[in-house]
Amino acid sequence: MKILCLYPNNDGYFRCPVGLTLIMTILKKEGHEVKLFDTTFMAAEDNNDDVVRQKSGSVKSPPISTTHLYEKYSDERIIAIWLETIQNFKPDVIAASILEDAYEFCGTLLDSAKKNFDIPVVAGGVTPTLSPYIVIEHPSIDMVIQGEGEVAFKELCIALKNKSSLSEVPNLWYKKNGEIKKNKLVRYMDINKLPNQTLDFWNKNHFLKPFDGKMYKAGFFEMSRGCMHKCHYCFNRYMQIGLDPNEVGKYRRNKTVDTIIREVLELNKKMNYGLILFTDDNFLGRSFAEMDEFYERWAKEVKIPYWHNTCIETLNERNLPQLKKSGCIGISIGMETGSEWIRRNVLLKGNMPNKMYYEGFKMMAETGIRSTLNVMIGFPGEYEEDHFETVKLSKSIRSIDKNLTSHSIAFVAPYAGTVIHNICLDLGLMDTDYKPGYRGLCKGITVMKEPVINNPCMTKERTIELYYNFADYINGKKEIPKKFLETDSERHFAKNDLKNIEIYKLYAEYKNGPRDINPTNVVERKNYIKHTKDNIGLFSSSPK
Ligand code: B12
Ligand code: SF4
Repeated sequence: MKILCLYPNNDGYFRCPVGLTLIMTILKKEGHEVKLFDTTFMAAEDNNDDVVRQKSGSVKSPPISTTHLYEKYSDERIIAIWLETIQNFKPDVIAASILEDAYEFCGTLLDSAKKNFDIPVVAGGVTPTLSPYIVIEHPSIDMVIQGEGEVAFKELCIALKNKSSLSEVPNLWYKKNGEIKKNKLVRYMDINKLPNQTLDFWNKNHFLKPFDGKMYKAGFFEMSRGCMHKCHYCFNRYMQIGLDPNEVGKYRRNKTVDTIIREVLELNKKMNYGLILFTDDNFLGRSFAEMDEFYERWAKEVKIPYWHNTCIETLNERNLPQLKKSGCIGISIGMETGSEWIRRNVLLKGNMPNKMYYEGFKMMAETGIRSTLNVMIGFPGEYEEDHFETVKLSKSIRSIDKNLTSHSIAFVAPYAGTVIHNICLDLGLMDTDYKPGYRGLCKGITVMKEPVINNPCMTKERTIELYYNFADYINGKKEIPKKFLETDSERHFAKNDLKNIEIYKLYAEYKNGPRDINPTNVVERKNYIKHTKDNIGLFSSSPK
């Protein structure tokens, strides 16, 4: 079989995605001819993420420019190259990997392919996993693989090649005689059994990584999948509860230390990496004993600097010196807010007080490890007063050591499959799409360019202003207004405010996780919907 994979990346974020790489690796090993169409360096002028971060003061000046890596083509030219690629390669199937930000752009490419060729199109990735009901309605998408694609897509290719029934292909949603069919889900796999990544598909620019004023050649590896937290804005909550009822809670899995060391050493022979970036959501969320083995073996056998994301409660006085000694040069932490009330009730981020964040960042600086503090602005129900709690905590964290700490701010975005999306849809807080294939999604979703949520507790204009002033407030260039200097831990400002009562009730009612959207219930509405007892989950087809 000839398989044309599509990586529709229109914002220029480079870094080769581990998920699609694994899928392509497996297909190639199965004997298929695999080609990749990747728009990363042709659809953008620069990495938008970096550009916006520079504008918001999150990236140190002077930043390392990556503009020369890009050639901004018009959409027409990209479509022409895309169609030419299909014409020349003559694939038996087109397979797109989709994140929500790039879905609309992906749809444009798939529409042009459908218009000109009769080739089956399958979609996989985070958005089709969290919203198969929505994506399968897309006129240019014939099949959706929900969840992990390693086993499912391999099986689908076998069925397509043999022209056998699709009904046994796991995780598959497909259309038959105008009806949507949904197959059983395969169990979460043992991630130690995955093959090592074949990287030849990717443009070599994907392996560049500017870090701390230097450009590195970077490798991307996963040592675990999933996270045990229940955050209302994150896709992990859906992965814990939203797929197979028999697999609830089993999404979080670890690779053994042996597996990861073997994988990195093997690829390093060819790649000669200067930096390893782990894509895990919660790198240290595993036993001390395993991590002790990791530190020891990494320092002896791998000896390459590494960087990771983890949760604040996983850091302590015991593991930080070990991390440093073994070569960890950077850690990224999602703090998201400085308001403990918002963190607990709106984000559902668990019981992690501000003190824990401050102490964690202090320990990282004392150990000499660079840290990044990630925060967000614009949660429905978040007030300016709450945001200034974020400003104050971030300011004190950055003051620990300006050189070893950095920060990044993003707008909250209602990604489908999260509680934030459920709430935005229930209350009409976003510009909703009503086209088949996109029905119920937030139009123009982004975490970097602008706020896409109409938060009744803070205007969009003020949210933008606070976003762009964030760096100045925490660097002391702008003074924090007097009225926000003192913390009102009782949140008197929010008491008796009718605007938030319904929102806070909804957060509590969605405590058990997000609910699936039933796109047929999503009908055009213009205004904010008043929440009543009866309309909670108005759009949800299957309460969990
Ligand atoms: C590394 C990373 C990146 C990398 C690589 C992106 C990528 N496509 O993998 C970079 C830096 C480029 C990136 C950028 C962004 N990211 Co990011 N990123 C991640 C992160 C932390 C890890 C991704 C990963 O490697 N996962 C492990 C692999 C194995 O899983 P996977 O990619 O989902 O792939 C599996 C399945 O989805 C499926 N699959 C995937 N593709 C295909 C294709 C086919 C045909 C099939 C059948 C199956 C299939 O099979 C794979 C193997 O099981 C995830 C969080 C996470 N843990 O997943 C966020 C995440 C994917 N990112 C997210 C976001 C929002 C962004 C950005 C918009 C914002 C930003 N500034 O970070 C940009 C958007 C980029 C774009 N193209 O539009 C969100 C996506 C939300 C959504 N609903 O779309 C996530 C889920 C974070 C979160 N907690 O919400 N990101
Ligand atoms: S801690 Fe981070 S990765 Fe884990 S669920 Fe929350 S946001 Fe997602």
